[in-house]
Amino acid sequence: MVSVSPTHHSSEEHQSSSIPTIDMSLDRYTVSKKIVQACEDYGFFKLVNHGIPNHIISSMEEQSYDFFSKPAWEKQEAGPPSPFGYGCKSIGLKGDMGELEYILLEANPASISRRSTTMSTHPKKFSDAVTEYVQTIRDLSCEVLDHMAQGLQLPDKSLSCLIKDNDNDSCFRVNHYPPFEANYKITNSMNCPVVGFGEHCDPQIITILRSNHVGGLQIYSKENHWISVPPHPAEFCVFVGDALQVLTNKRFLSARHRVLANFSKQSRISMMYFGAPSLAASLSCLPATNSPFQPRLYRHFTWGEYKKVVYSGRLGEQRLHFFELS
Ligand code: GA4
Repeated sequence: MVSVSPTHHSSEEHQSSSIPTIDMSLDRYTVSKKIVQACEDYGFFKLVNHGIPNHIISSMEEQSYDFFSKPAWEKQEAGPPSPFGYGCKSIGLKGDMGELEYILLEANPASISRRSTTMSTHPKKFSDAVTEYVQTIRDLSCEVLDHMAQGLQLPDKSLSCLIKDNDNDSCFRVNHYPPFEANYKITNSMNCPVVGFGEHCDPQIITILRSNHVGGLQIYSKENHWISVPPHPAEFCVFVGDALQVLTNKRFLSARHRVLANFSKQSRISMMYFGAPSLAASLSCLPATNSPFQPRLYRHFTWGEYKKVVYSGRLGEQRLHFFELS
């Protein structure tokens, strides 16, 4: 069981009304401006009117339910995670424990197709649903990154080209939080909430999350409190990752988040696309985020170097300070 320190105690007054919601159907200039503002204030926002067809989401959700409803021994055939494959409770090799099980896949069609044979008795159906979902969400991520580039006055496509690279290191993860049936209370003995997935920032450039109707996601605000983000069928959640914090020279802040253990009677399913550049890509801050008034904050390093450091640590450990210039 995972719990958190009292200083991070959640408080129900902090509701989601303050979280920015970006309507993608508004004019380009307004959308870009609002996205930049949201990334500076929260490193997080919700997207509506994104144009993603419902059938693409529902067939991915259907495949996820089918997989997680299989008996444990059958799911184990797709594990243990290396880091890809099926994982149960352990979050990464040295990660802490969460009340969840998950699948993690490389976000490219060839790898998805290979993995599908261990994940479904109808591998083609599984592989088609995942590939279509991942490609659609990758395109949405690129659109969002293009808005960020415009709002930051960076060269056109200078962010989206990173995750479009043929050697991109993007991945796709589906988490399943079964109803937490143990005799625990919602808070532990220190009056802290029980956590389903411990607090952390995503290491990549961008994360796009979609969940079913069961809540639990919280983001940590600059005012030092947790804000609950209730799920909505029309929305996607967007997170700034550590790599984007570095690329923007800390103008955007990566979003610290967690998921509370699921005390509802139904399962929570969430699907995350993590957009990452190639391992060799440099994370040096982009022009327009660096000037005599905004000195460079990080030394030069590649995504591969950063990933190695993050993956050798525990979930939630801050690793970016190793790369800060003094
Ligand atoms: C957190 C975000 C993504 O889920 C993930 C996770 C990864 C894993 O599950 O293999 C990590 C975790 C995540 C950060 C620290 C390391 C690596 C588990 C862990 C203990 C897929 C990712 O990219 O980083």
